[in-house]
This record gives sequence, C-alpha cells and structure tokens, in this order.
Amino acid sequence: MTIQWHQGACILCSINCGIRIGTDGPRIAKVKGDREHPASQGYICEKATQLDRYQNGRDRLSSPMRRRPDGTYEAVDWDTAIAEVAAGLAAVRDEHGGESIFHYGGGAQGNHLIGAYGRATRALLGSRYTSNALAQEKTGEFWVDGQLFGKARCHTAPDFEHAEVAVFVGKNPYQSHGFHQARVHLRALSKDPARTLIVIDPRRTETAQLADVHLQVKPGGDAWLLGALVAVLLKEELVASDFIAERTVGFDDLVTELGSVDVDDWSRKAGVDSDQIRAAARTIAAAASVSVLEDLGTQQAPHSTLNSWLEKLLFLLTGNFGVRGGMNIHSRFASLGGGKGAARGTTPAGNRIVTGLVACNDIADEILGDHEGRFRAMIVESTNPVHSLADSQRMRQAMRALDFSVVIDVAMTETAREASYVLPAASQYEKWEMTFFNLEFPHNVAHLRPPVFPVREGTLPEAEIHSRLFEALGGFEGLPVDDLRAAATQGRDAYAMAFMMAVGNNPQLMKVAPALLYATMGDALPEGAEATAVVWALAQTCAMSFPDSLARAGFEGAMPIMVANALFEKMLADPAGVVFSVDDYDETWRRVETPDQRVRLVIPELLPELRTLFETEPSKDDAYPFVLAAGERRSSTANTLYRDPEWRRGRDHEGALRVSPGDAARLGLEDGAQARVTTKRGSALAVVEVSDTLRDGHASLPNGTGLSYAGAPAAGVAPNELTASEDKDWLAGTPWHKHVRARIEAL
Ligand SMILES: Nc1nc2c(c(=O)[nH]1)N[C@H]1C(S)=C(S)[C@@H](COP(=O)(O)OP(=O)(O)OC[C@H]3O[C@@H](n4cnc5c(=O)[nH]c(N)nc54)[C@H](O)[C@@H]3O)O[C@H]1N2
Ligand SMILES: Nc1nc2c(c(=O)[nH]1)N[C@H]1C(S)=C(S)[C@@H](COP(=O)(O)OP(=O)(O)OC[C@H]3O[C@@H](n4cnc5c(=O)[nH]c(N)nc54)[C@H](O)[C@@H]3O)O[C@H]1N2
Ligand code: SF4
Ligand SMILES: [Mo]
Repeated sequence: MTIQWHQGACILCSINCGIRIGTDGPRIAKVKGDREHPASQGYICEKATQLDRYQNGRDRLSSPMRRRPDGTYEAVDWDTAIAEVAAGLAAVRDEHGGESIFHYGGGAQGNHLIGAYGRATRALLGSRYTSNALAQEKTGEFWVDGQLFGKARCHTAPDFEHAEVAVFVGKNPYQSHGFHQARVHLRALSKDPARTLIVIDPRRTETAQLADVHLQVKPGGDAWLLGALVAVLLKEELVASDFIAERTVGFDDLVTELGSVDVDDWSRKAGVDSDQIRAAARTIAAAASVSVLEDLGTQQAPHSTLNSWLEKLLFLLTGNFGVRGGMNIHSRFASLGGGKGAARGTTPAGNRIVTGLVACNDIADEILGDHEGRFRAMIVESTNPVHSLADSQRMRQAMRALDFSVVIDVAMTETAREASYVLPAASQYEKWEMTFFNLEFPHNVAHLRPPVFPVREGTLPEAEIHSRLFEALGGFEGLPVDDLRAAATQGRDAYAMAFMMAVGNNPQLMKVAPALLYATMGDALPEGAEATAVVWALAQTCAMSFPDSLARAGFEGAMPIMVANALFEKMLADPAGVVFSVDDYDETWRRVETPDQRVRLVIPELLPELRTLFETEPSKDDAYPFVLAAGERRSSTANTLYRDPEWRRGRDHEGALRVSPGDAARLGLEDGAQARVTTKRGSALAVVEVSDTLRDGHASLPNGTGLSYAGAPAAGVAPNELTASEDKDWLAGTPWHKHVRARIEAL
C-alpha cells in the first residue's frame, strides 16, 4: 500500500478540523489531524477516521437519474438531464411565477460553494423563498441577536480557551463540538480549580460528567432555570453596573419584568435545587470572564427563542461582552443567511421569515396549503429534508405534491427518492470546497480545500452543474462574457477592475454574478480551479466589510481589491487554511449595529411569553408521559454524511433508545431489549440502552439513523418519523425535536 498524503478538512461537523488525508488509489486509507491548520492544530475526533465511508459509500450516485411514472428511476445522460431540469423549472416559472420555486439547502457541514453557485440559477428563475437547516436550529437565536445588537448578523463567538467560567445550555460539546478542539478545552476547564464548567442539560452527558456544576434541568424547563439565574443576578445585585449604565439600555424595564421572580418557585418548576441555581449565578457574576454556548437542547425545545434571550442576559448583565474570555461579535467570510435576493417579511402562507430563511416546520404547509402563491417546485441542494425535517411522512407527501423537483446530492437519499430528477455531484474530496462556518474570534479562519481525487465518472462539481443549468435557461444571453474573459487573461487585478465596471454599468449583474464569474474568470485562476471564482468574489466583499481585521491578519493594500486578491492568493496557496481576520476586543463594539451602539436588554416582543412563565409549568401529557429527545449527537452520529450503518459501534450500531434505570425497571425493559416508542405522529421499534445519565421520564434517540443503505432495510429509528411539524416555536418556527411527547412500551 502506497499512501499519498493531502491536506484538507473533515466534513462531518461545522468545526471542519484540518486533516491529512492518506489516499490509496481511490480510497481514503488514513486520516490524521493536520497540525498546520491554524485553529484545529492537529486535533480530530474519532469520527473523521472513517471518511472513506463517505467518499466511497455504496449509495453514491454516478449518473443523473429521472423518475419514471411508477416511481422507479432511470439513468439519463447529463445533456438530457440538464435540458429537462431546466425545462421543468422554466415550465413552473412560466405558469406560476418564479417565486413558486422553493429552494432548500445550499451546503451541508463541509461544503458551501453549492449554495453560492445556486444563487445565480435561482435569481435567473426568480426564485426568492429559501431555507436550510439553520431554520430548524439557529434562526431564533439570530433573531434575538438582531433585537439585542441591532442586526441578526451580530452573531457572538464564545472563547472557551480563555473563559474562567464556561456555560453550556442544551449543548454537549464533548460529542458535538461546536468550537475548535472542544475536548481539549473541556478537559482544561474541568481540571483547573480556578475555572468552572457549568452544564445545563437534563442528561448527565459526557460534558456534564466533566462539569463542576451540572444543573440537571427538567426537559423543557430551561426558561424557568435561565429566568431564575437572571433573577438571582438582579435580586442580589450581582450585575456589572458600570457596563450596564454605559453600554446598554432597558435595565430598569428588565428589573420590572424579572425582579419579582420567586427563585425557589422557578427552580422547582425547572426541576433544579434553588441553592444550586443561586450558587451558579454567583459563580457567573464573580468570574473574570464568562462564555456561554446554547445549542439544540434549548433551540429545539419549548420557549426556544425566549431561552436565547435569557441565555444572552447571563453574559450581558455580567459585562462579559467585548472582552477576552467572554462573548464577541466575529467577522465573517460570507453570510450564512438567505442572502440579498431572499424574500423577507412573511411567506405566501403568512409565516414569519427570519434572516431570509423560511422556517423549516412551515415548509410542508407552504407546499400542501391551498393558499395563493404556494410552492410548486423545489430545488434541493446537499441536504436530506425528507429525513431531517420534522414529520417525514408529511415531507414525503409534500415532495410528491410538487409539480417538479430536483435534488443535487452525492447519494441516493430519502429525499432524492421523492424527486423528479437527481443530479449527482462530485464529492467534497473531488473538487475545490470550503465552508462559511467562519465564526471565530479573535482569529477567524477560512479554509479553501483543493481536490484530493479526480471527479468521479458521471458526476460534476456543483459550479459546473449550475453553470449548465444557467446556460440551458438562457442566462448568459446579453452578459459581458467575452469582455470579462479577455480581462481575465490580464490577471486578477485587471479582471477585478473589469468586473466592477461591468457591474457599475449594469447593477443587475450582481444577482447572477456566480455564474458570470465561473464562466469568465478561468484564465485568472490556476488550472482546474474555476470553481474558486465565487470565493474570489466573496473575498472582495469580505475585504470591504472588515478592512481593519484583514489588515491585522496581514492582508493590506491601497485598495480593497488588492487586499482581497492577496487574501485569495494565500487561500489558494495554503491548503491548511488561513487566518483571514484578527480582531481586538473593541472591534465587538464597532460591530454592534443599534443606532446608539448600546445593547438592548429587553425584547418587547418576547415579554408576553416571558410573563406566562409566572403562571405556567413545563407541560405534561398523561397519554404520552415521556419526553423524547429525538436526535441526540453521539460518538457514532454525523448527521447523514455516513449512510453506512456499519460505522457505528456497540449499542450505537442499532441507534439505541436511552432510558433511565428507574423507567427501565418500571417498564420491564432490560438493556438490549426491544421497545416500542409511540408519539402522536408515529411509532417505531428501538433497541433499549439503560443509561443512568438520564432523568426519569426522559428518553433519547440518536440523530442520523434510520437511513436505508445499499438497498438494505434501514438500521435504527429515523427520528422525524416521530415528530410533528406543528410542534414549533411560535416566533422562529424552529422545531421541538428535543421535546417529543412519547409513550414507551416493552415488546
Ligand atoms: N457527533 C456528532 N457531532 C455533531 C453532529 C452529529 O451528527 N454528530 N451534528 C452537528 C450539528 S448539525 C449540530 S446542530 C450540533 C448540535 O450539537 P448539540 O446541540 O450539542 O447536540 P444534541 O445532542 O442534539 O443536543 C444537545 C443536548 O441537549 C440536551 N437536551 C435535551 N433536551 C433538553 C432540554 O430540554 N434542555 C436542555 N438544556 N438540554 C436538553 C441533550 O441531552 C443533549 O445533551 O452538533 C454537531 N456535531
Ligand atoms: N429529529 C431531529 N431532526 C433533526 C435534528 C435533530 O436533532 N433531531 N437536527 C437538525 C439539524 S441541527 C441539522 S443541521 C439537520 C441536518 O440534516 P440535513 O440538512 O439533511 O443535512 P445532512 O444530514 O448533513 O445531509 C447532507 C446531505 O448532503 C449530501 N452531500 C454530501 N456531500 C455533498 C456534496 O459535496 N455535494 C452535494 N450536492 N451533496 C453532498 C449528503 O449525501 C446528504 O444527503 O438535521 C436536522 N434534523
Ligand atoms: S467531526 Fe470531529 S474531526 Fe470532524 S470536524 Fe467535527 S470535531 Fe473535527
Ligand atoms: Mo445542525
């Protein structure tokens, strides 16, 4: 075996650790951490070692597929597929308008160039409604950021490397990461007696087991717990008074709303000892620095948007904003939201759109409703909504109700099997790729990765797929293609000037810029790197948005174009990743976008919900006595990037249902036994794992299981066969995947 080593990134979670990829012919034979990656510095977790299951998965596609009337698929050649997909989309546009073409996806955990290239195709078609998985997790938090800091893009980064106190709310970073070198920093926090690790989670997770303080909240009880923590800060006057006076508005109103909270009563409702809550609040208040990270445990549970607000009050009231070890607003290489062309306001069915993204739980209604402007066609890119959105049955029904649909994926997925056409993409190791998960502070990293393998026969990189669709739709007519191609032969500076001139003459060109860049920039790029054209353009925007940050990172020049070209050059040349922006802590304040640059402590729209907490308790349902967390991150889960169930070890192999010893005894369940889980929406069989990490009444199933593989029956439970789309946050529309009412019975 002769191993050849390449540099790249792991594509299994948003952290995208730098890796060394050892190839043996067409196989990924070895994976090691890459010490040269500026953020991961050689760190990887156990999941990355199996990347060959992605690269050479048996469900990988090698030809475009067309659905036959009987629901089976036939392979068609690319010319036929492109012509028919373009015609199918154009027909829907001509009959119902481009706005009836809905777009979902745009990149998974490791690949975001598809979303950038897809923008031109969508703009050409007049498609404006879009969404992706962020609208089933982060949109509530983004909305809260917008209320507190002025704009939803004022997203904060934690600094667990330096924080004296680290707080995790519904987040298990030991398994799910969410920041670089998670296990290293968790262990350091855990070991150091001068630092405190606080975990708010109903399960004694791997992270909670390292914690100094585990607030083992009742599932769905976070609003009362976080409210009680805030109330202790207010009542005991543990707040940073100078910070509040100088940097914020609304403090007195906040005291009016939360000053009267009965901490004992709210602790009881949250299921946590009130002394423990008081002590935790005092620890947070006394610390030199505090970082807080919330994730799916609250974002996919009742009161999720409200919880995001209360969670942020913990670091704001204690002045842990714009400081080392605290929370800071980071720069970004590109935006993760819906983008400039995305619809704002409400959907055709009247649902709220947050950060340009249609709420995931509303999608089936937007298709199946009988309202004016309902979605008639769908473009799905690098995502598997039939599996990953709430209520899979309804999503399948919605996909079938469409006039036309196309899925672009590397594998024949659950969603692909409902589509009119499936277009096979080259894998993330067969093309230039990068992600826009550039969410770090004070050093922010961009990692442009060159291909490791040639493009698999029969597949195409998305830049090429979209370019062909764009051409088939007549998009290049009237565009200054020849002029720009000529400019590209003169180098990148000349190309940049020519491009700016062209856009100056016709601002409409910006909407289709990705297609135009890809078609014309070739001579200004290294051989075979045409798909990086859009990265070059994004570097331009980045240089204009964050000139000081880029200068501190060493990218300087008389004009933004030169700064961007220098950055892009470095990205092309360095397959280990590049620090593109370096910040000082004051930068956070310059990024606050309220008119007076003060933080708003109160969110008026959430006050009615906040006030209900005084009279209510976490809900109960005697018909469904369990709260099921449907979709827990475990050592052997990685969304649906590995479809082959063989990679899962031990009980995880079957995607076990975890229940507490007390519940197991009551139900007569033994470890390894079969149980039936029933919700109002569906029912499934699962293997039981008795685990003393759970509270009584709480059960959990992993995410990413229940996929069919290479024709074999699905292994494990597909969590969204059990969830219902109406169970969602009233404001952001985000799902309650972690809070599914269930019945469990021995079989
Ligand atoms: N191993 C692995 N890592 C991953 C992924 C993966 O598939 N596998 N996926 C990636 C993705 S896309 C994401 S979004 C992240 C998600 O990362 P996390 O949010 O950390 O993942 P989860 O395990 O879904 O949920 C976190 C915790 O919420 C807790 N929880 C459940 N109910 C409640 C509740 O009512 N209150 C509170 N406070 N906590 C509750 C659960 O016990 C769990 O420990 O992980 C990323 N990393
Ligand atoms: N019940 C429940 N549901 C959940 C969750 C939960 O906790 N519980 N978690 C939610 C969360 S946080 C998330 S992020 C979503 C994730 O769910 P999805 O948004 O569906 O994302 P993935 O599972 O990562 O699927 C990525 C898809 O991209 C394809 N792919 C991989 N590489 C490429 C490529 O280079 N090009 C193309 N075109 N395709 C490629 C893969 O084959 C796969 O089909 O699931 C959500 N759903
Ligand atoms: S799955 Fe593990 S190795 Fe891969 S990016 Fe995430 S933390 Fe890194
Ligand atoms: Mo996610």
